[in-house]
Amino acid sequence: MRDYKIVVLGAGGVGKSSVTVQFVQGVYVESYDPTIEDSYRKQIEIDGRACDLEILDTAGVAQFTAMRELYIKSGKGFILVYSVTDENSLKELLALREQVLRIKDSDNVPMVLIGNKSDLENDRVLSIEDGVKVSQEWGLVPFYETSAMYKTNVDEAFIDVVRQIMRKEAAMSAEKKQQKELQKQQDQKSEIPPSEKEVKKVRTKQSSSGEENDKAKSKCCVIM
Ligand SMILES: Nc1nc2c(ncn2[C@@H]2O[C@H](COP(=O)(O)OP(=O)(O)OP(=O)(O)O)[C@@H](O)[C@H]2O)c(=O)[nH]1
Ligand SMILES: [Mg+2]
Repeated sequence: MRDYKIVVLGAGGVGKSSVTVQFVQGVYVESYDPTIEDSYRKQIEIDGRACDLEILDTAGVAQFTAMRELYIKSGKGFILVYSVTDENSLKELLALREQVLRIKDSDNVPMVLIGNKSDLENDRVLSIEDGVKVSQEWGLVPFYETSAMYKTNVDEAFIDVVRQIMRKEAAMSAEKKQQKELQKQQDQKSEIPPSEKEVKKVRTKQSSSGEENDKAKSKCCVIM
């Protein structure tokens, strides 16, 4: 079974824990208890493959963010959550994404963008288009509006990021295989006939034995 480490990031109170607990346990947590750091495991079959997911639900509030660098390093996929009722929570994600790309030192990091609390229509300050716009700016990062309360699009978002990790790993192992094959071909090519040096040695030997012949001939001449 393969291991998939997913990190859930976003500002405080946007619903990171609610979305995660809904996905892992299928329950909705009404009360708000700010997270320091919680880890969950879930085994799930995706596209006929058994996957062991480790999901890290992180702290939104600033005083706990010192650990962020460490868990970003170890994460394979990232779920970036904002709330459609909080304009700043989307702005905060811009810096978070930059941090993820910088720490992973790559533009190709499995990621989804989530606009949560979509059920709170009256409190909504961000439209679907606002989310789509950011997703486009990020190079079409998959975007879902979710409701942890009603479990809308929650499974879809998690499964999407796992599929991205699977695709990335498959591409990486195909690339490794190709490189190995290339290396093998190069090694075979470099098994060339004797090196320059060896050729020279052989030539020198041949020429010196030729000289000896000449000497022998000349000696013969003298005797005669
Ligand atoms: N109506 C509605 N409320 C939600 C939804 N998701 C979360 N909430 C509520 O929002 C509050 C904060 O949710 P949490 O999941 O604790 O938020 P968080 O992002 O984990 O917060 P931190 O751990 O402090 O970073 C809770 O009272 C939740 O019940 C949702 O989809 N709809
Ligand atoms: Mg939380």
